[in-house]
Amino acid sequence: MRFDLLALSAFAPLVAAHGAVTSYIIGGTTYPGYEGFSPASSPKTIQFQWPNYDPTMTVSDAKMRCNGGTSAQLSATVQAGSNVTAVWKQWTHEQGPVQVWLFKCPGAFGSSCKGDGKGWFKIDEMGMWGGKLNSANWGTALIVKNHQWSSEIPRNMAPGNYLIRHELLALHQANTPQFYAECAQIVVQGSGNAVPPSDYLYSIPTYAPQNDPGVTIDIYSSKATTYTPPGGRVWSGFQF
Ligand SMILES: *[C@@H]1O[C@H](CO)[C@@H](O)[C@H](O)[C@H]1NC(C)=O
Ligand SMILES: [Cu+2]
Repeated sequence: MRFDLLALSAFAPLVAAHGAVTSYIIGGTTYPGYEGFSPASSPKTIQFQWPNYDPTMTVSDAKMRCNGGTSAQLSATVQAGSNVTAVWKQWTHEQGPVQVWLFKCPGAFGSSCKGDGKGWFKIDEMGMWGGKLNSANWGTALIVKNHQWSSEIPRNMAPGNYLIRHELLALHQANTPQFYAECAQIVVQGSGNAVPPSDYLYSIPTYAPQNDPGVTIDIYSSKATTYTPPGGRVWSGFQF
């Protein structure tokens, strides 16, 4: 990581160059996320408590799911059709996509809702625009700028308990993709009944092969003018 190493050798402690979701804004309320390092003590949060925010390098790593975090003690209520905004206290990598995923719990949160099985679906993504890979025209560059990301919970989606997973993929170092993902617990309310068809559902980890072009692309040498994030299509919440 050319950028990280510079910062590291200059002045920063090891943790300073990466980033994680540190809070959420939902329905006008700010919910603190996890900011410590497990097992450091922390207030109860809606977010799974992760061990560190070192990057995850392979799609099959268990840390891909929720950065190695386990269940949270709280949850936030959100109306279908309204936004969940994730906030990063720090984020420095400007090349790579943002993706937001949901997982519907079979029932209660906790040990019966860890995100196991083929139940994850993507509700939002932002890859690259403008035709130039080696640029700051990327979803993650918007997080460098704004330190937050808002996504609409599909308005027709069936209510229930869900995990929401924010994933940043940093592509600034050729042949060394870096994934950063965190999860939180949300209770979706509404009168919709839409559920994503099975071809939108994935297991995490391993929603894509490690050699997916969206993972392996070298933004410095590739002549591609478009970019497709790994992990299939976004589900908009409509049922056809
Ligand atoms: C909700 O998020 C979407 C997608 O980012 C954005 O376009 C919209 O302005 C947001 N709405 C509100 C009320 O913040
Ligand atoms: Cu980093």
